[in-house]
Amino acid sequence: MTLVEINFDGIVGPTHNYAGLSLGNLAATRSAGAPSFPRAAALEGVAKMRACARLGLAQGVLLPHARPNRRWLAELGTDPRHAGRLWASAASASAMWAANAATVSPAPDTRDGRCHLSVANLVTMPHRAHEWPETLRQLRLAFADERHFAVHGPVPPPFGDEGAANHMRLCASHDAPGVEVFVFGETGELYPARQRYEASAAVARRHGLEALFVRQSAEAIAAGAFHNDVVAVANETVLLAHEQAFADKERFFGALRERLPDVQVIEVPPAEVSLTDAVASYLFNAQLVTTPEGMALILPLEAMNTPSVRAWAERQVAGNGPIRRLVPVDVRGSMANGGGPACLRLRVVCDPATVDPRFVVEEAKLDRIAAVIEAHWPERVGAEDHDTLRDWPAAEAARRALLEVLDLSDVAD
Ligand code: SUG
Repeated sequence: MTLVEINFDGIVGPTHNYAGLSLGNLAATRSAGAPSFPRAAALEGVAKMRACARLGLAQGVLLPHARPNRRWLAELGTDPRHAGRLWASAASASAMWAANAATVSPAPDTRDGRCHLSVANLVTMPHRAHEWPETLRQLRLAFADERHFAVHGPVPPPFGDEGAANHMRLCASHDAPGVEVFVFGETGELYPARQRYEASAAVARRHGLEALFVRQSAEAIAAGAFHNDVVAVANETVLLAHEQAFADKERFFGALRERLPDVQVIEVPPAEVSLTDAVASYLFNAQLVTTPEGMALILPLEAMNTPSVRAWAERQVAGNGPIRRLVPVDVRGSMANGGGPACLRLRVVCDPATVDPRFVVEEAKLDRIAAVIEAHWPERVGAEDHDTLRDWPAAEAARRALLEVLDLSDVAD
């Protein structure tokens, strides 16, 4: 049994657009009403997966959901033609941000020795609150092997749970028992906190964990860190975080060192990278990954184009710290909605042989996915098109073409 980390990326759906639906997500608010380029955005996502595969990392996918979500609109007593302002929420391609799909606790950490996944309820934002039924269906297919996986339904509302974006795991190596850290928020004056302590505690209990809990700092939320993964990222023994990410960080770091004496905390001080630059550049929304040549930081182009961030990152690589390589990726279509490289993926540490192979990809399968996107994803969607799209049959046809190519038509209900 070899446990490795697989990154499951959400494929950017054909309805990708900028509707300004996420208060507190500054990039999404700034992009509201701008035209979107679903085909280009989806191909950027495929190129990122290819870059990861070429680093020798195991890669998987999660599929776009049926949008506009007719079933959700029907529960609200309407349909795509009459949905008014609800239409944008029903049509959002937000399921692409797989870091919000679920919280994952690998087998070495859990009481029953299985890998536990809890689908996130995402109840804070209406456009995301209707994702979980389809996400759950996909997770139950991908991780159907009950000897190795336990897939849980959502934590009940009103306790907001946004999944792995507010969860970190530190360990000597992926296959060793780890310390799982849940980061929660408290709603401040400006923006909602999307991860509630009650939800994190429920997930930890259900997964059978001895977890640590730490509160996000109010400054971080106010600066636009609507998820912890906008100001911190962890991999194996390394925790990379902005100095202003956590409230009561000394207590947190102390507890972490007690549980994992080899932990290396790399804090980025505001004098080197301000919270504003951290949030605008998405430095911390990088994927920190283990490669045979040491750790690599897969970071958005926007980080390399922000002088303070670039200087910090280049100093890290020049020094003898754990980050040995920077891998910039262009995911600008997703970034404009506040989703960086790390938002697009869900990490699952498991034995790849126990996963439904239809969800696992390598280069040849990525070629087939790219061909479907080229053929079926719209090139451009402007705000002025929304009125005529409404039922958007072409989006459903595009999704079905993808499911067919991946032999995953059973994902559609
Ligand atoms: O939930 N944006 C997403 C971005 C999620 C990023 N995920 C992580 N940080 N892990 C969100 O705010 C914008 C949709 C719109 O406005 O059209 C949006 O949902």
